[in-house]
Amino acid sequence: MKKTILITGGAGFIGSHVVRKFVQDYPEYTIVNLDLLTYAGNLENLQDIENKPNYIFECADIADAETVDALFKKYAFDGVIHLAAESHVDRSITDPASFVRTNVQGTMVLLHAAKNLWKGNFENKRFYHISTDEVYGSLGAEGLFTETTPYDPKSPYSASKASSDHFVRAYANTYNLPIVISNCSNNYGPNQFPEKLIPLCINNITNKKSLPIYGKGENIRDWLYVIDHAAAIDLIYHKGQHGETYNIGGNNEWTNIALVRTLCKIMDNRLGREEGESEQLITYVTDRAGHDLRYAIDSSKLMNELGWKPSVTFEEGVELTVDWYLDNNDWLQNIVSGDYASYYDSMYKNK
Ligand code: NAD
Ligand code: TDX
Repeated sequence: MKKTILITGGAGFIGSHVVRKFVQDYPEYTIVNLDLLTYAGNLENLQDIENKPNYIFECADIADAETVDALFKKYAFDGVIHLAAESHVDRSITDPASFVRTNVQGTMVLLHAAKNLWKGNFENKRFYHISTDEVYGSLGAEGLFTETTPYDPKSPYSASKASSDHFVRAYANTYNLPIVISNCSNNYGPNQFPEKLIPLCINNITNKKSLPIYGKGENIRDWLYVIDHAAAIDLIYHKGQHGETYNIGGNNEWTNIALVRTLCKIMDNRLGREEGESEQLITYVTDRAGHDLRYAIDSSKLMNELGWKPSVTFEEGVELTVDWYLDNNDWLQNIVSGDYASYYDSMYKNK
């Protein structure tokens, strides 16, 4: 069926993989990528599909209601897949206001534009909001987050995402907007901005710079390859039930220190260094304020109801990721030579 779908944040890490998948797999859809191109947005991520006839890029701010309303009128979207966000926890600690503006206000502006466009006629319409496992707070040694775990966000980032999730459910409850939400664990893979742990370490190992480990490195994250997240988003967009929430995770928990040691081993091998050489770069630094101890996701609802499962093991995914960064050093250098350099200096100077 012909459809026009808005994907927000499509120039970012996860969004670019989602845009590529939809543009390539659904030639009958027109995909409009709306992205403000903040520091995290990079059109280089989409160079291979930018000339496809079913792809359109619009540079705009999701929190700018007038512009967003005009775009909804212009394209009469059938569906929205909303990924645009401020996404880095450390930045939310130094600048919470921009997280409220984009993540909360921006989500509300999009919801309202969809409500005004669809005017109660919701046949074949869908508003899909992409969220995070961080809304559930922090786990102790035991247990997993399920779709019914109470919200308990603990950072300005997760508080803003939790708030946006509440607005999405409120629009479903109040105006019957046909929504679906997914909450995913930590993603890794090609095109991730190097402020996040894995690409930051790959870049620093390559350049023999120290590897900053917050606190004791014992915090645990559940890592999922970005391509498998994009596949889950495709499945949920097309097969998920209106009003439902789906958790997405890799069933793949790592302490930060064990993960960084694994990266060091792979990189020593790839760069022809002696085994153990890169591990010497590990440096324990001041912990992140309010650092959540452990995230782990129970994805059984998504697996049992929609038949999703990850396509690669972590061992395969992390090797693919390291190889992608080594093969795409220009992509990385374009980022680290720009504004990112001063961000890195200010973020890590006292650590
Ligand atoms: P990212 O930071 O790489 O990309 C965010 C994109 O949004 C960028 O292209 C940026 O330019 C755009 N953007 C930011 N503010 C905007 C605005 N006001 N208007 C329009 N565009 C704007 O983020 P990501 O890691 O790809 O995350 C994408 C989504 O997935 C986010 O909603 C995030 O909360 C969620 N998520 C991320 C992870 C993860 O591990 N990265 C895990 C679970 C959920
Ligand atoms: O330099 C570092 N040193 C370090 O020890 C950085 C950048 C991170 N860390 C730690 C903090 C976390 O325990 O590594 C872990 C992973 O950190 P990030 O890559 O910043 O991710 P996290 O804070 O877990 O959040 C990510 O997953 C959930 C994404 O950034 C969010 O957008 C997503 O919602």
